[in-house]
Amino acid sequence: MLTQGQMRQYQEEGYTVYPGLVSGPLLAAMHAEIDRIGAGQTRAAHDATRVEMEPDQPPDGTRIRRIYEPCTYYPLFREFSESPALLACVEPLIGPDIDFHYSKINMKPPAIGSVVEWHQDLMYYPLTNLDSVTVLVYLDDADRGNGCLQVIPGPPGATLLPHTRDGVFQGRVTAPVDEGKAVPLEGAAGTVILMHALTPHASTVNRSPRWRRTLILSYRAADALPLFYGPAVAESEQHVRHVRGRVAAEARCTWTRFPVPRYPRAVRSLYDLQEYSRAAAEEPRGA
Ligand SMILES: O=C(O)CCC(=O)C(=O)O
Repeated sequence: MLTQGQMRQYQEEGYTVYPGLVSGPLLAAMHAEIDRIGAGQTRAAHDATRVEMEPDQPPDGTRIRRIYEPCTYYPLFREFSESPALLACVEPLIGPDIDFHYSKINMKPPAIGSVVEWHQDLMYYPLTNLDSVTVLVYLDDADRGNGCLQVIPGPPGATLLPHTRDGVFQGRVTAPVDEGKAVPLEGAAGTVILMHALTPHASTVNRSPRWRRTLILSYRAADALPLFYGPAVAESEQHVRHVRGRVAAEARCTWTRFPVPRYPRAVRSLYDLQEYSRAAAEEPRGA
């Protein structure tokens, strides 16, 4: 359950933080499962359907950048995605009828963990309405040193920032971002951040010797359906699962206009797209 203060913060600032939502034993089990998933994967030889490797390491490097869809492929994470304690936090934010949308684990390994540039999640997968929440679970203590999440607070959905250049989706905000307004969300392992899908967010490269692993899940109102079926949306729709309340009989539409994210080419992930965008603009890595 969320407190009134947490609800108010979400409505006014587009996010709230719930320390200690995930217990020590569950965290330990998640760490063990991540180790199992990662065993034997190297940059040169890995299962590219399940993991994405950090590019900035030798061919035999074992640092994973992202584990794809843990809540689809691994029962421990799947159970967590349907746990009453978590859904009780999601329900007041998007209503009683809930679809699980997608999941990932961003590993942000020591020394080389990739940057995530400013973006708004919903720009990647526009839905018919705004009722979509991203849940981030810190699996390690996260602070500015190892690249904790940063957000630009504001009421949910108040701003649609541009993410395109020459009509092509860049996967990152293409207008100047006022970083003076950014709030770093530091938290101990087990902390959960609930963030509206249009809240701008980012994180820096992890140059520290510590991990900053984060499990990320997305939920949407059951009547929030995709507006645009590009290849990336078609892939992630395979992971959608009804988890609470009623199945929607109709879509609820609250937009009159929304930008269409036309990708420049097939991409594996946000990292891939943002790297391509930087290269096309001839910017250095990991600013
Ligand atoms: O891992 C992070 O710091 C942010 C992740 C994120 O925004 C994403 O993967 O869409």
